[in-house]
Amino acid sequence: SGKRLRVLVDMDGVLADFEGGFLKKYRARYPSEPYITLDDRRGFWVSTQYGRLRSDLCEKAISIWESKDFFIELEPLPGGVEAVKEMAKMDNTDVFICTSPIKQYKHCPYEKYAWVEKHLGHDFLEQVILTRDKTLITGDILIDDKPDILGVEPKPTWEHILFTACHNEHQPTSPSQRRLLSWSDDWRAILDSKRQ
Ligand code: UMP
Repeated sequence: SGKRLRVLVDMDGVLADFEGGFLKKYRARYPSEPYITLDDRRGFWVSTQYGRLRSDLCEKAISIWESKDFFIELEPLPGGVEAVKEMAKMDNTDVFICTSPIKQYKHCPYEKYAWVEKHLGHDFLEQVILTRDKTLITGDILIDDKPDILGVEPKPTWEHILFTACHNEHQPTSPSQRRLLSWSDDWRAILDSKRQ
């Protein structure tokens, strides 16, 4: 047990229920427009799938997460906040929340910090990393629901653990790709497997 383990945890779709929050607010704002149930979600980009349903629905979808109070009002996903708090208390373990803000920056970055303060406490703001390129961030593992995490660094230091979400659960996973099915799954074993 030589060095400390550094765990990077994504926010949307891993700690915060982006998909559920989106669908609820989309249906409330556009009650007569078609929508995609969570069972029918395929692919990481909500806007892309809505755009395929009908081209004008792409921008209607985007209008939902660009709105004030969208990110702060996302519900925590079951067990996520508890798992992160427990990880942070473990010996030789550093936990960071690693999340990509949208480029429409009026509300999202502020509300991401506010969400962490609300659910994990003021001191946890020290652990927040906002970046559009997660390949630049060094760590042992990155728990993230996005299947393809790309950026300028071709060889990121972390092992990507794919967190199961409605949009990726039907997607075949390559043999080398490990998954965390939910926060009820054995995340402690995944951390232990990376310790020296
Ligand atoms: N996002 C979009 N379009 C989509 C779905 C999500 O812009 O169709 C945004 C929401 C989050 C970001 O701010 O992308 C995803 O960030 P990560 O989960 O990769 O950190």
